[in-house]
Amino acid sequence: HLNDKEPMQSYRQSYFTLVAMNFGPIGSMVKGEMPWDDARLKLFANDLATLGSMDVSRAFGPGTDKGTTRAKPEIWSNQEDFRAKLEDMQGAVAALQVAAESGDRKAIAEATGVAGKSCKSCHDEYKSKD
Ligand code: ASC
Repeated sequence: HLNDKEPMQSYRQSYFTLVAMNFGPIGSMVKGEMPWDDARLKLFANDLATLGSMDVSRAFGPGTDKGTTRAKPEIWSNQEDFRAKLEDMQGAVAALQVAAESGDRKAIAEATGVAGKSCKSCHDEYKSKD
């Protein structure tokens, strides 16, 4: 039903698409699935950090849980924990940008692992599989 549509759903999906489109290639380079390219990696890491500086929590605020969504109801019943997990992600992508700037591949791989765990821990708890 049209009236059930949640405008912020489109906002947050667009946001996480950008996060994935910038994080994905970094992960692929770290795993050796894509040729390593320092310059591109830095661009992805910079854009990811820019996304991390945005307050995406407002797209999950009170009253934004209408409609059919893979965002679980627990987001709205555990706002404090959910926001803490978003802050984890923001810290992790900031650290990844610092690592990318250093060019140290070991540090980049470690920071990528930490960031990936942050994505996953939130998905495990708050994103429905279907
Ligand atoms: C990605 C992506 C995720 C995370 C996650 C990391 O590239 O789209 O959701 O990494 O798979 O564990």
